[in-house]
Amino acid sequence: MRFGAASISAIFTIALAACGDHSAGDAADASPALTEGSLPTPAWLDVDENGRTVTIDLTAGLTATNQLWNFNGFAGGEATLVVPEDFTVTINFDSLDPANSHSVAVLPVSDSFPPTFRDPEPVFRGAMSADATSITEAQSADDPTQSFSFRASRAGRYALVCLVPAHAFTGMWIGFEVSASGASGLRN
Ligand SMILES: [Cu+2]
Repeated sequence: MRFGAASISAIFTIALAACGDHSAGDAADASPALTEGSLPTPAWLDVDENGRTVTIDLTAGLTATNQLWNFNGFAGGEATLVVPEDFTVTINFDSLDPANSHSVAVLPVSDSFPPTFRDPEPVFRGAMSADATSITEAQSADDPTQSFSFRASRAGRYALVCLVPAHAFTGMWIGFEVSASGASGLRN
């Protein structure tokens, strides 16, 4: 079940009303509202407000975090990339991991991802790197950077997930939020 930003606000209001002795901060921690306002923009994220495009240079195995099974050094949902709704997003995807291939796809966010993905469908059409579930054919350190684009057509909370077996299961994912407010940046 998916909620639009308006229904999330409505649910929030009801939840706050129902838990009068909890602070708004507690409620926000349990179910953060979609981002409004500004966030830091790392060098690997470029947002063109006029062209309504976002370009993300995403590198698997950029740091040693999570035994290299990370995106730009982040794993286990510890960071969330925020892009504005209806912008066209291009991901330039590369890997520095000499041992394993990696992939990336936009999936619904989850507390836990399965060890394997069968016929995965990205949330947005085209929001998946090539041969995403293949141990041998996904992006390796020897491959040139691959690029793919999609339209972030629906606000909500999603995740950038590696679909190579066992990778997401062991933490190779970060948050991906499409903001209705036009907010962008990295929250971590
Ligand atoms: Cu991976």
